[in-house]
Amino acid sequence: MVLELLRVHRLAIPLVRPFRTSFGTESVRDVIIVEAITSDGVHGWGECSTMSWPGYSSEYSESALHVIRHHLAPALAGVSMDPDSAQAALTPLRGHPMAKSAVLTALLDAWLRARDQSLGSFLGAVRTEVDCGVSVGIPASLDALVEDVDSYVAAGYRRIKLKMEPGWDLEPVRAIRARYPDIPLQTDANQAYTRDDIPLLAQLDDLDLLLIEQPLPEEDWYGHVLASRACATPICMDESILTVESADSAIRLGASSIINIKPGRVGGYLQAKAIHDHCVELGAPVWCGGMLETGLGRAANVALAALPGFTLPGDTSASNRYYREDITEPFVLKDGRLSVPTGPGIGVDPLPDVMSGMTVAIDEIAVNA
Ligand code: NPG
Repeated sequence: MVLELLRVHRLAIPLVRPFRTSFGTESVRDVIIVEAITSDGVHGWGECSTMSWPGYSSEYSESALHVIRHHLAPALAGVSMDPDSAQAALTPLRGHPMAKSAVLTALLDAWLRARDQSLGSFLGAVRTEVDCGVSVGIPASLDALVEDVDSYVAAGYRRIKLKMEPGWDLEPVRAIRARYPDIPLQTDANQAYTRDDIPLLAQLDDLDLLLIEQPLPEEDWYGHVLASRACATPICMDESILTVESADSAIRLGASSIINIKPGRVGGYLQAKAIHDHCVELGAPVWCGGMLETGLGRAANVALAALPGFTLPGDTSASNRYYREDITEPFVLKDGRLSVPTGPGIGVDPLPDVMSGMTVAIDEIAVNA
């Protein structure tokens, strides 16, 4: 079995409501889905978590399309489809983890489907369902935040994450903690603060948060060490963690005591598992981040979140958190949890009519034709 073709779908999917973070606002998800087609006619799927602009990291959708066509696909010519060989073929190309993750996941999905093995069993999942948290964007007002959080609590989410930025921090977090004294609560700044703000971050210590996510710029390792020393609340890096080595450094330096693992950010599920395994060895808890995935990306993330070291609820929310209509059968929250798919590969398929209705462009790249 060889990889014959990469079909790259670009979709535009309206969000149920705009999602605002400290780096920008998303109203329509500009998402790239990679379909890997093998010589045996097996189709595998991988989602690219780039946004349309380089706000979260330096990658964005146009850069991903370019690098997939001009660099990743050519590097796979003549390469075996087994997951380690495919990953090794892309390793000499620097950066672009989200584009690599999309391509490698599509290949991995096809490879697993051909072997009739689920992604969860391949990765070493130990749970059949995972606890789900929800990420709450920055709304127009405190009243709107309360309304949003009330709706997610009513839906059964097991943990609330509040996005924050300078000017939107102590007051909203205090308000939600006062309203929900016992709910697991955490915040995410997406790099919006500086070392000067560390005393302000330490004021969150009274609010019994699970963690403060990526308060400082991704390159500011020493700043995160200072924040960790100043705050009783655990600091958790997200954007800074790209490899096993960066996770190792974060933990050993005392910059981050908990690690957010996002397969897109780290270049795929093999890398995500390697980071998980290393964090387990070091005794550091991990949780699965999210990037507004469709059902395709969500299925794979839920399988990852079923590994033993994922001891905190992830940003693995249900389809209806973001989409009125998902491109797969929807993921539905049951008692605050999602079920881990058990079918071959990622265990879900796109709904062809729904997907084609949302498609804005398709690029076909012959690999070993
Ligand atoms: O539930 O899928 C989700 C999104 C969770 O807040 C979330 N993601 O910084 O972690 C983040 C943020 C994000 C969104 C990152 C979009 C990148 C793109």
